[in-house]
Amino acid sequence: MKKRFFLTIYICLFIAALIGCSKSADLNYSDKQSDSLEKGNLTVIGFSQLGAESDWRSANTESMKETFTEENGYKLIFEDGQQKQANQIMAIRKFIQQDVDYIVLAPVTETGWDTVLKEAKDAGIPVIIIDRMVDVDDESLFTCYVGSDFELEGKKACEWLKSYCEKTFVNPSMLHIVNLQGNIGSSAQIGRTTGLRKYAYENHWDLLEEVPADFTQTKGREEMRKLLKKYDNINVVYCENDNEALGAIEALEEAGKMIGPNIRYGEVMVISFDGINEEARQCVRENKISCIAECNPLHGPRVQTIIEMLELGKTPMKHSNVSEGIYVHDLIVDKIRVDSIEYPVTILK
Ligand code: GYE
Repeated sequence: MKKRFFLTIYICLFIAALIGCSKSADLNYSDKQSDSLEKGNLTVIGFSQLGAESDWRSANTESMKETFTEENGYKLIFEDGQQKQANQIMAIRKFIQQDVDYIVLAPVTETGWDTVLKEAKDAGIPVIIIDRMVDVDDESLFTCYVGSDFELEGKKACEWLKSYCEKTFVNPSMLHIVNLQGNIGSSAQIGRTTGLRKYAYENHWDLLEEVPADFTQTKGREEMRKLLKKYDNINVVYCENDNEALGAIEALEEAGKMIGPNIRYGEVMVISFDGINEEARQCVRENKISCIAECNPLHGPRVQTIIEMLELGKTPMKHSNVSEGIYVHDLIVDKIRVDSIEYPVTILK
């Protein structure tokens, strides 16, 4: 009797365990289910954006969202990396799990992508890099890149400065420059800093200091305040984006500085990058920013063209750069040439 009783208990426990197992298996299954997507006829794109630090970035995000709509036949999964590479890597892994059709990556910095891009490649998902570049040993880890030539942008701004000084009889040795850099290690920072260093070296400009200001207005203002306390001879502020420039202008105004391109009359000249922010464009009209080297953020349609080519089995160009010019207040310098190529100079009206 006792034996039978224990046997019944054992059988009950065994059945309960079996139900438990199948339940937990069910759970895993449904987890997976929620990760995989209802694709329908849509082409699914996972976009890992690096953050939301600037007006350039907002315009870039907007361009992607406007392009990859359901009406256009796409499903866009957007992930904001909040300036952290670890978040971007996590987003890419999630896209791989979800088995998206394409991954688009705007990387916060250049290095550290080899492993996760290899995972995407092994999963057979094409990766399109936009805006900033990745520095990987094996270029087959991504399908193609579209963005700007940042060193060229830096050179254009410096070429304008050089010509402006020539036209207004400012001796190059009179220039005392500070550089508010972007996020260290990002392509935009590396290229724009390199362009300035080259010109400063070749033209004997005094490059007083380079400080990171993270492409933000707040940091631009903070760093500029510190620099103004440290140096009393700054007459050129080279800002690696417009938001930093707006912050620097606030700090200059607070310190009672005259802002403008007339270095010989004691003004402090501000040079910047992007040209998408309306406030910064207004500063050009008011001669507070002397020159903006254009950086175009509208990559959505460019990525769409690439995807359409890939869908047709064609091979897009591995690297493509956007054509850009400079924005100025007047035509004292009406032409700029870098490496014997001429770039458009536009007055902002
Ligand atoms: O210039 C800046 C930003 O990578 C080109 O990033 C981009 C830069 C842009 O936040 O405003």
